[in-house]
Amino acid sequence: MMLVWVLVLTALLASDVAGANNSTEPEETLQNIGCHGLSRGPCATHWYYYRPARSCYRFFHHRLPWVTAEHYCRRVARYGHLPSIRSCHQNAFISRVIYAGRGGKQSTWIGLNDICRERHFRWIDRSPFRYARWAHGEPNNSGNEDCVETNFRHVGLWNDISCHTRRRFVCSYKLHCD
Ligand SMILES: [Ca+2]
Ligand SMILES: [Ca+2]
Repeated sequence: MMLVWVLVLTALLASDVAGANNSTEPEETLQNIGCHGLSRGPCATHWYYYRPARSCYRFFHHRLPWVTAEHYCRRVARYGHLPSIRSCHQNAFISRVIYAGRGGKQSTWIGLNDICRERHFRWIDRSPFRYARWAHGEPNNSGNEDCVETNFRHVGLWNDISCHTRRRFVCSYKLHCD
């Protein structure tokens, strides 16, 4: 009888330890990717601040076509747009925002497109197009692809894809003094 109780207690203790491990796993994963460096700063609740662009960023889970996502960003924040990316550092920041928003490494819309003229990529917020991080073989305009996603095949790599595809997205807004 004593042996049975010892076995039961051992099983209960083991399940407690397993439960504790499960509950801490997401935090450890976030720390591994560097999400602890994200901060709200002067941004609204749930938005992350990127000081070099004086802008705020937030990941949204619902999947929308590119143009609908851009309109959503304009509604959700004053001066809101799908984000522009101007450096390797900012590209990594966007991937961290996606991960911290529980988007993992999923493909996500950014503000780049060549809707107006093929192969002339422009940011929807009108900032100059000087930095790009295309995946190998992209952009290939395969079957007429005019909108751009990040996290294609690998974190932080870009791909042109049909604007009608539904993707999750990041919105950004620039802080203004007024
Ligand atoms: Ca195109
Ligand atoms: Ca493509």
